[in-house]
Amino acid sequence: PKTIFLKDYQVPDYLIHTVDLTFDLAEDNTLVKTQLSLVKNPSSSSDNADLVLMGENLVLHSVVLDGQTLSHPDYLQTDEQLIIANVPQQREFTLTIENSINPKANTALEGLYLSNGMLCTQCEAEGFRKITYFLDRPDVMSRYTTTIIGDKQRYPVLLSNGNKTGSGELSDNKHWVSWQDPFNKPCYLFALVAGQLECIHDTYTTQSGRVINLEIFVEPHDRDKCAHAMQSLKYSMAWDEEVYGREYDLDLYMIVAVSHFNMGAMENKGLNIFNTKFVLARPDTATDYDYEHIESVIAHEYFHNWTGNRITCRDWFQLSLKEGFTVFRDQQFTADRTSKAVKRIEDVINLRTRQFAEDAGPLAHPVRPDAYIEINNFYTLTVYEKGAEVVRMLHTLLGEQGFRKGCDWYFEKYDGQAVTCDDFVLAMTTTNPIDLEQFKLWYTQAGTPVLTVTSDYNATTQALTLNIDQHCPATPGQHVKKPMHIPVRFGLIDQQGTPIPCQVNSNTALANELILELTQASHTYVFNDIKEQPVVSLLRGFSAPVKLVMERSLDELAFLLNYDTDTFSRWDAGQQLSTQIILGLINDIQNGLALQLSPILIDAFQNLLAQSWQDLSYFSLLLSLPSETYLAEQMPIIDVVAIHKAREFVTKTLAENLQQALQTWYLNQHRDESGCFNAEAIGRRRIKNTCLHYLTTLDDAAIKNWAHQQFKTAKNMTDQMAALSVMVNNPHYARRQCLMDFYQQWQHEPLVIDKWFSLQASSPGLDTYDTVLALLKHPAFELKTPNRVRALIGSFSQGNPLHFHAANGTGYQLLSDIIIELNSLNPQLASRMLSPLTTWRRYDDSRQALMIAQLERIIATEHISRDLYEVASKSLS
Ligand code: HT7
Ligand code: ZN
Repeated sequence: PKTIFLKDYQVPDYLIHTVDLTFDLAEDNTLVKTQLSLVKNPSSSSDNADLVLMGENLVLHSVVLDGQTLSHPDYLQTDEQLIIANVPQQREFTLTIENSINPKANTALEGLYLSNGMLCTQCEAEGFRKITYFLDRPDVMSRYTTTIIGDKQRYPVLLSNGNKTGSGELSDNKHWVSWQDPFNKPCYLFALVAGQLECIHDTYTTQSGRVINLEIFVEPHDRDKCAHAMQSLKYSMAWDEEVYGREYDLDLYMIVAVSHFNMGAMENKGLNIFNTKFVLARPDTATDYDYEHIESVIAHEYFHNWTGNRITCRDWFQLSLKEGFTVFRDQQFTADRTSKAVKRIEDVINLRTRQFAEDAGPLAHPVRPDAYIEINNFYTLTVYEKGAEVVRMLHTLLGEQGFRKGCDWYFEKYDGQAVTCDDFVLAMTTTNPIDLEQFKLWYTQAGTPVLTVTSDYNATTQALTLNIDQHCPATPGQHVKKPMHIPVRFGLIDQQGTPIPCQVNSNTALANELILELTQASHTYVFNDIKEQPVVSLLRGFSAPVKLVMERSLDELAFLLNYDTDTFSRWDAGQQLSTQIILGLINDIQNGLALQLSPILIDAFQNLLAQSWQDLSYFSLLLSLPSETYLAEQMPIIDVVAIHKAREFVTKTLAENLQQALQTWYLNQHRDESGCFNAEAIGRRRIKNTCLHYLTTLDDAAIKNWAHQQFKTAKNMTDQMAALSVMVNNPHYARRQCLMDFYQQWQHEPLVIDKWFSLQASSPGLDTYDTVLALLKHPAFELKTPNRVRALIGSFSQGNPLHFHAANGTGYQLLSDIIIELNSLNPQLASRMLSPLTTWRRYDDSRQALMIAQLERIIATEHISRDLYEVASKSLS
């Protein structure tokens, strides 16, 4: 397969001003008529260039140029292109193409496809070429009109982008609806939906007084699960006006929920299409976690209207321009709507466990990649999450106001254009007194920088010397790295926990907190007039996506866990404390030594449990141990068995020592407030279930009964799932019965059944592998439904290191079997599922050999897709 390089970017030879589409819908044979008005691009440097349109899996019926029907050799058709020579160079011309497509056969879920009888499109990144021949690239922006013709019974609702401009009846029981989108857009933002859908309607009045119609379309039985999504949309619209000064621009905003979807959601102009998972919620079917995710995904897609749609990407290498920025915006929104501390910690957990692993593995790439085989493989944690961290660092360096000035300039200058990450940085430097040339390395250098920190306090001179070295490890294709521009938020605390004011040099003001701007490989800072030995608090708020290496004693970490004034660093100190302890225990297990838990951790947790807390979700995070996946990342050779044993031992020993306090917290949080989704109620459920998680590791009949009771009486999914999960993850007398009851209760709610699959697949119980094999044969399991595949296979391979990495290789074999089947059904999903096998270098020799054997087997798949080939081959090289 061919590699596409950023350095080869060239402007398009032709531009498309208008696109007029007519769809005559049928499940297995939809007719598409496309009328384009084109012109030669004045910026193109090639004379008399052929017009090369992209198209895949299309049955071509006719090509008409300015009223003249073309035939061979006026045009040439290949598997992926339609090439037309001798098109007018000096004037606008019209091209009319008729082709047909088969949505029913489209299991890849790209282009036009069928989901539960509903027809819908997914065009990002390159799905439009599966609908019609087109210049399918984001820097070709056009005006669209769309007419949809369909059967009145099967497709009573016919939707596309923009405003509805007409509708009418036809013979043969058909009807038509036409739509016009007044904004220029790239074809990846085109959308069409047709089906038997119910509409939930509301309105939003903008700051300037315009009334926007808001419509959520769902299958009829889901209409009682849309209130939260609608409310989330209204909050998002208000927030973007308030924080970024951005108002919605059309009169109508539609959201459609579909069951078969490769990702979370899609920001098509005026017609977002969502995975049902990120729309549907009722207290009894969705957890607090689901509620929060729905709000943030609704916000994310809404925010794309400005960061992505009005201003889009010049080419797909610039994907982080819209995704990194939009993730940063949705993170800010959720932080404002919920708890800033909790949101930041949750985002950092995700980044440190998953993105750091990507950055350290064979598929590491910069936030702005410079080469790809299949662009769908680059919707990655690096482009999204690290991309958001890059925007966050700009925000930190420029301050709230400076950042907003840069954004305002960006929106005004580039509105209606397709631009680059450099243009975004230019907006920041044009409006602020800052040089960001070195900062731009964040877009081009892959890998996670490591900061090595030492500090030395001299009591005689009352000076603290802080030394920070930075180093970025080699990544594929990038062996030598330059030092980066890194903002490090920093503060000092005295032995009572009081901040010590300090200054970087004598010209700057004293402050409780500073931002150290690293630009060189090594920096030394001296802080004077420090009266007593201080404790250093570094990388507050996780101000840069880096690894911090600093030797700290367990006592110092316990002190910071108690006293750091920064909520992130306080939590992080606790994580480092438990990580150090668990890594020590892993070592003991590997050396056959008896295990003993450090009293420092027990005392630290006891201390936390004895305090009173405002933010109970934050408190729960302080009490949570680092995940097995995070711990694995800290080891040179991952030992899944020892990690699991050590972590279980710590959990159980803490429960034994703190049983009284945990029980009190558990019993005190029971309230009748199901359906209440404010921070307090969510916090109460969270701490209660955290305590239950600890307590149920004890062999205590009364506690086992509490879990069972909670399962039976829960009125919300958070409590029901939490109870079921502790029963599935620990030996429990009612485990089998409760799993059966749960299935019976929820068999008609696919999103809840996904939880049922996922929970069993991630259990550490001894029978998990057999259970997964049995679940693969369950009538409710289907390879054609990505949510179900992610629930069962994703949870097993990515959420159950203990069993997936079973020493006999059965986990690897199971995953590969599925991936090979998925290759022909849904290549995007297949390649995403492959990720756990790509980390083979991190395991012992025997596991490495087993994983490599499966990767080689996958590469040998007949008709391997570009998606799968790229990930498998890069992970082996
Ligand atoms: N911009 C979208 C990314 C996307 C996607 C969505 C659904 C299915 C396939 C997809 N490929 C790319 C989603 C987002 O980031 O908002
Ligand atoms: Zn996005």
